[in-house]
Amino acid sequence: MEAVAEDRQLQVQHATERDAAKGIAKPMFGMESGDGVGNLDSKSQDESSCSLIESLRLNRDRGINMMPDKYILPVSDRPGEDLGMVKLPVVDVARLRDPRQRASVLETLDVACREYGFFQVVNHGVEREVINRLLDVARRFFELPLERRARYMSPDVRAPVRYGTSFNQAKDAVLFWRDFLKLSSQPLHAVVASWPDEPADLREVAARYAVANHELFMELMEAALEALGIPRRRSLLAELAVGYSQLMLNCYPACPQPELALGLPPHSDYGLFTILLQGHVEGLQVMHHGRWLTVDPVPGSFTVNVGDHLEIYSNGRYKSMLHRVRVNSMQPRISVASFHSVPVERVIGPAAELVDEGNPPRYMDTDYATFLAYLASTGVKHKSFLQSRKLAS
Ligand SMILES: O=C(O)CCC(=O)C(=O)O
Repeated sequence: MEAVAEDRQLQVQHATERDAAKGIAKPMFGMESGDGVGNLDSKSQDESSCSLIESLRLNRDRGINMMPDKYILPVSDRPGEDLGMVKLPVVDVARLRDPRQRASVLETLDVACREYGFFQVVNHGVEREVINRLLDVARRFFELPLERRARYMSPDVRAPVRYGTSFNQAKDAVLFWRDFLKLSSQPLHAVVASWPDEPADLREVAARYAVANHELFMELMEAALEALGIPRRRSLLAELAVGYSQLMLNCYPACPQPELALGLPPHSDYGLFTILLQGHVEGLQVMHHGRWLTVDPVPGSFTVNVGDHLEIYSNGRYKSMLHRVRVNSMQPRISVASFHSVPVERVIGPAAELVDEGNPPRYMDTDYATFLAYLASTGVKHKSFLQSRKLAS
C-alpha cells in the first residue's frame, strides 16, 4: 500500500496537459502528425530498413503521411496510458565534492541506486556549451543526406562506429522508432579518426563531450564504491580509466501515431553506469514499482542509471532497471547515452567484500564478449541478459 501511495505522489501531470502547456513544434524530420495507417511501397520498405529518417523523408516528398505497418507494435507491447512523471533523486556533484556534505550526497546516491536505479545529476561541471553543441551536431548529423550517413551503416553489433535503426534491427520483429549513431570512445585518440567527418565539427565536439563525460563517470563510480562501503578500489578505478566507453546518439523523429509504437523497447543497459543527456523533449520512461513513469528532461542535468554490471558487482544491492522510450507526434527528440564499464576483456562478478555466508553470490561472472554474443544471437529484450547471469538462490 505504501508503494502505491508513493506512486500517486509521483504522478504530477498527465502527458496531454504537458504537451498542451509546451506548445507544438514543427517536426524536423519526416511527416507531420496525422492519423492514417497503411503500407509503404516496396522501395520505401527497403529504404526504411536502413534509416527511419530516410523513409519518412521519402514519404513526405511523395505526400504520404502514414504509419508504416512494420512499426506497429502488438497491442500488449504498446506504450499504454501515460501515468505521469517520476521525481528522481538528485545527486549534486558540487555538494559531493564538499567534504562536509559528501556523506549526505552518498546517502542520496545509495538510496537512488537501490530503489530507483536512476538519479539526476546536477552541478556536474560539464560545460553547457559542450552539451548544447553536442545536441546540435547530433541533430545536424541526422539531417545529412542518407548517402553521407550510410557510410557508417553496419549489421555488425561489434563495429566501433555504426549508424543504424531500431533496437536490434536484425532481430526486431517490429521495428522501433529510432535511428542511432554509435561511437566507441575508448581509447579516444585511436577511435576519433574513424568517427564521421561530417558535420565538420562532430569529431571535435563529441570528443570534448566524451572526455568530460568519462571524468564524470569516474567521479560517480568512486562515489558509488564509497556508498557500497568499498572505497579506494584503486585497481578497479585504474581499469575504468581505460575501460569500455561508448556514445550513442539517438534520434526519434516525430511519429504520426505514437500510441502504436515505441522509440526503444523495455531494456536495461549492460555497463556500470549510463549517463544520459536528453534535449528538452521528454520520452524516457523508467519502470518504478511496476509502472512506467516519465523522466523530466531537466535542462543542463544528466539522467544516470545503474547498468547490469553494477547490479552484478554490487551483488544485487543496486538495481539495473528497465527503461524504454516513448515517441510523440509533435517534435523529434535527440538524446545521447554514454555507456561506461570495465575493459571489454575483463570478467566482472560480485565484489568479494559484498559476498559472505548470509549474502551468497547472486550472479555468475560475465564479460562483454558474452553479452555481445547474446545480443547478436537473440536481441536484448526486457532484462533477459541479466536474468541469464542470475544464480538460483
Ligand atoms: O533516449 C533515451 O532517453 C534513452 C536511450 C537509451 O535507453 C539507450 O540508448 O539505451
